[in-house]
Amino acid sequence: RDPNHDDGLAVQEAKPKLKRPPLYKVVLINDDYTPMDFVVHILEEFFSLDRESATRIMLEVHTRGKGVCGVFTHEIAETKVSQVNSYSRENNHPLLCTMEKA
Ligand code: TYC
Repeated sequence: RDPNHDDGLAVQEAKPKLKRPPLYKVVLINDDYTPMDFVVHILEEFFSLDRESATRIMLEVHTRGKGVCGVFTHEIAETKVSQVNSYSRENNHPLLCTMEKA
């Protein structure tokens, strides 16, 4: 073979990497004890939602059992989950926040 001709077999072409990172849903779980106002407050403060969107998501969690607060990269999602669960525990509420692959 001609060593100066790139036949695509001998040489591994470097292709530009433009991979999007995997995304994760941050999810709130319903419980019988956490006050609705506290959940709305969480959604406003940690997810930058306005009162209307926060109330809609809180009611979705309340009626359907769980609901998505937002979709983030793994590191951001982990941070949100950790912040929400810590803040809930500090305020003596059992509210549970988890993440799922989107
Ligand atoms: N079910 C709670 C109540 O009736 C409200 C609530 C909503 C709790 C969403 C948790 O993730 C939650 N006070």
